[in-house]
Amino acid sequence: MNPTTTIAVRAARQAGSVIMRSFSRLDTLTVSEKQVNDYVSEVDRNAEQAIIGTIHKAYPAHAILAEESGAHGKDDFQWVIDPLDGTTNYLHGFPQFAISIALKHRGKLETAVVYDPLRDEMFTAARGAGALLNDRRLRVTDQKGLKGALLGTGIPFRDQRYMDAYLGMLKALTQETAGIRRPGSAALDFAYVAAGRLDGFWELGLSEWDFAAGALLVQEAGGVVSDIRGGGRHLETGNVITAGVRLHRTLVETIRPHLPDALSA
Ligand code: 2AM
Ligand code: CA
Repeated sequence: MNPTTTIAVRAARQAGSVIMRSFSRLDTLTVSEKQVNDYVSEVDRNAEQAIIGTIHKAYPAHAILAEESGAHGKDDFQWVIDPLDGTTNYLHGFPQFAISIALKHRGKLETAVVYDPLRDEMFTAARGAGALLNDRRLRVTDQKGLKGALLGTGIPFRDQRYMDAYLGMLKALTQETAGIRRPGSAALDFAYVAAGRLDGFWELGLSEWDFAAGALLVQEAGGVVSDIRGGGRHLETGNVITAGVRLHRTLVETIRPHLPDALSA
């Protein structure tokens, strides 16, 4: 394992123990609403501090972009951190949440870790070196079309401007596929595409920290990640489609007729 992946795994495990320690006493947590429907607790903040502490001990000069504390530092290397992806699930005791840590070098994804502390599943990837779940190599599915495909998605929870457009996509894809799941942690949804548990996934309005690590996992597992129109602006726009090569093309084509002009790629 390369040195940055080793540090990311160590940081993810530390955040995992912060998160699991409080999972049995959720009623005692102080929760606040950052924006409409967007919650945060002391667990998110403590897990984030544990991650940043571990990274900075190894790489004091590296810059950080983290969900709770924002962007700090200026360097060619930047760590993109979501300390608890699926906070709403976590706060309800719904068992689907993860830690997501990615490293970018001059904007290019180099290292990715998504860790599910409940199932002790560690998804890792390094650019050019493939993706793993614990010690097992990952590969996206070879699904061709919509028939028989199991897709993940996220329902818009904050910005409702594109709800009708989204519902159009959902309707078109529900009719044609084996099923659609909305698990609630985009980081894990991407990891599941990488692992072949989902054939594909799409969502509008994600933040970079939700899926930076997931994007590298899918790419290193042989899949494709794009913006909602099939281009390369997904990390900027947060409107994403991911799947194996052939299904990805079909998803882009099926979603396209439902896209409003105003929606950025
Ligand atoms: P978060 O838990 O780190 O905020 C997918 O919809 C993404 O949106 C999740 O990965 C989740 O990341 C974020 N999100 C924030 N609030 C949400 C909500 N109320 N319902 C679903 N997802 C939410
Ligand atoms: Ca998140």
